Amino acid sequence: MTIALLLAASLSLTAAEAQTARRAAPEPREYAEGPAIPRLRFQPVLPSLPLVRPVQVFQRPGDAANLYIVEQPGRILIADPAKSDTSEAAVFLDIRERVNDGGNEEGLLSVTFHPEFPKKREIYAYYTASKPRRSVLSRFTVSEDGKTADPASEEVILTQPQPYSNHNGGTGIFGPDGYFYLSIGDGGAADDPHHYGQDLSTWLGKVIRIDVNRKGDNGAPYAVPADNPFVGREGAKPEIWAWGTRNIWRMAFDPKTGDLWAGDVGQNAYEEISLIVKGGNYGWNAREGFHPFARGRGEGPFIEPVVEYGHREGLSVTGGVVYRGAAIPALDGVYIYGDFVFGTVWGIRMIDGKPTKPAVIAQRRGELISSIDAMQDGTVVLSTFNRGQDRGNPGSLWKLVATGQ
Ligand SMILES: [Ca+2]
Repeated sequence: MTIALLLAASLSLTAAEAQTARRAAPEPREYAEGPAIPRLRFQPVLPSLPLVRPVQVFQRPGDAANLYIVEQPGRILIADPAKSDTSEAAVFLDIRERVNDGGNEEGLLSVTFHPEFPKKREIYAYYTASKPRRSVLSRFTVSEDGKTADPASEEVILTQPQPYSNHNGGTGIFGPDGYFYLSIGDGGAADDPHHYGQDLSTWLGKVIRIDVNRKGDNGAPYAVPADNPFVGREGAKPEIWAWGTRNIWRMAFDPKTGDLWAGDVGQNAYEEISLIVKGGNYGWNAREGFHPFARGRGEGPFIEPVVEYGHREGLSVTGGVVYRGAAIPALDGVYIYGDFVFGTVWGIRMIDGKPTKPAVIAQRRGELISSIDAMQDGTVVLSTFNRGQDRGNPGSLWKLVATGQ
């Protein structure tokens, strides 16, 4: 959200903002009872490796050791976290010259391997570009050893014109069904001025689902799955999977249940965590969190968030992952998410369809949490910006470990 971005620079609240924050305290809700969620702490990963605005860490199928680190300006590095004194990393891909990272929410935003690597030697990268301002989903070819991707191999899968620099989403990931899911923000500015969230004729303010393994009609670089919810509806984009989302910066599937968890960044009052389902309408801009949004419109029915938090607890949600690792058994099944500005990390469980009360499980003030990613063994890796979020600023990686470890 815009205020969050301004605040992040100073990490302090002005009096007027503090007043807004007080108004935005969430109402008490009914929570499920569940097993206690353990406290965790941040442990540095690759502390000697200089990074510029890291925004994601992912891995290659078949390689559970190396980290692929996405730098927002448009570069991906590879490093083995076991070599903790590493001060220089191999470059996997460098497309900085074609990525526009002029705005705080612009740049190389999300990358993933094809799940069938090395049979399919492909990565999918979602980034913003300029002239004209747009976001782009592209496929690149990867070398046989998985150590380099070829910038010249770029094949554009889709392009979304962007009216403003902010709210570009986005996470692009393969689902357990083999289809590709992409979160696309509402286009930007404030209030969703064009009401894109509730407009099915645009991908803005949506999660879309496409089949990148098949060509579409008329040679399109992707096909639309026949069971997408709006296929055949007059005036609706058939790629849409879910709608009424403001700016899902991060989303992830629970590898065990296949549930799709998302953090949808709020505007001036509430940040929300939602479970994204087929055809679901999450309310933006008629709703913000559990509340009506005064300048919005839309009829519903709307799907409510799983949980929300107000702006005295944090200012911009970074969706995370469901923990399925073996290292911290008490954390199994916990959805972990954070706040970009406050550096707080929470955990919740779902018990019979109801969330447990969000528990603060770790915090590191001064670090801006840009991403929370699960490695193949379940290890949770956080990417952070160290000293505010100016262009070119340094960042760090951390893993969440049990206290006492
Ligand atoms: Ca935008």
